[in-house]
Amino acid sequence: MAINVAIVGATGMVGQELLAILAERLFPADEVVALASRNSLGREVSYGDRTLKCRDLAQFDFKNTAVAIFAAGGDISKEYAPKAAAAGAIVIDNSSAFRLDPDVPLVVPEVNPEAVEGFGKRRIIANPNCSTAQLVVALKPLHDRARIKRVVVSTYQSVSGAGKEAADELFRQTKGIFVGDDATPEHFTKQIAFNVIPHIDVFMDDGSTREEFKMTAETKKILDPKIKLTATAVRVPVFVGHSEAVNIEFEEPLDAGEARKILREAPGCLVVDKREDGGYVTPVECVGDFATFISRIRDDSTADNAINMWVVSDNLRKGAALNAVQIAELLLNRGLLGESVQLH
Ligand code: 2RA
Repeated sequence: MAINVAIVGATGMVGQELLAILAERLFPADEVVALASRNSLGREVSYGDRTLKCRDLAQFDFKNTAVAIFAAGGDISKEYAPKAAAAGAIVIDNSSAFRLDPDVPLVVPEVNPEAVEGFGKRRIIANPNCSTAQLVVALKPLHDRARIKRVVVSTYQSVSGAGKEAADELFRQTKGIFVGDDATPEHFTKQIAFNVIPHIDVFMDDGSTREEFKMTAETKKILDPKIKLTATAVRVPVFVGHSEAVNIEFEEPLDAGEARKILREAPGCLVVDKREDGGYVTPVECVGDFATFISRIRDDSTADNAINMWVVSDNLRKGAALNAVQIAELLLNRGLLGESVQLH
């Protein structure tokens, strides 16, 4: 079977990153199809040095598609991902629609690549939430060495995590405040320019937000259900790049020096940790990069076997598009792309 790839939501921020990354990583697609809603019909998107015209998702037949990568939100995924899967495609879904479904693997290739094999029941593989993806890449090698007991994480999440309209709002407000124009919030609940907002996604009954719940539930599913994780998710006026201040307690002894050595060797991780001015990574430096950057690794002297660190990554890449393309590469390398449809 030819390796035909469909990108659902091709005009969105993640959709465009997906096309860029497929081209950058020379993914051996025989054909790439850009799909979008009827409103975007005919709109052009870049794929390497080519231009693709968007086709109508509602009319598209996934029969000859090997892999369909969805980046169009939960409602579109719920409606079309099962249809694409039934037609024979393997779906890689960026939304939260299927992440906690026991019949859908939730995969971060550096962390649980073997889980990809479990896509058979629904032919859907879920991509984690952006703030979870970069976190588990950094936690996994440390967990393998010293078993993580508890994680306390505070996030500093960029506006692109909430989509293009949200990013436009930061731009509009920033400009508006400078020139004395209107800076009324529309997408966010409060002013985002020159401010921080401790609220991402909807509130849950226990007072946490859904973004915080996702970090706990997804880390357990990807890495280890025994890990306790508590999160505070905060939106900051940064366009691209999520940052996380992470405190980790281990079962076994592990100090900052050994953690640094382990992380230097770990897949997907890039340690930038000089204890001097500027010897750490900030979001603007990670934009367009594939790595999860780790800085400020240090012992936490208030607890046994505990460290602190700072984790930064491009949320549109490792947090979304890159992880999805890595899953497609994993399927390809394991000979799973182009398998005949056997929904069971
Ligand atoms: C956010 N994590 O940053 C979400 C998007 N996936 O809003």
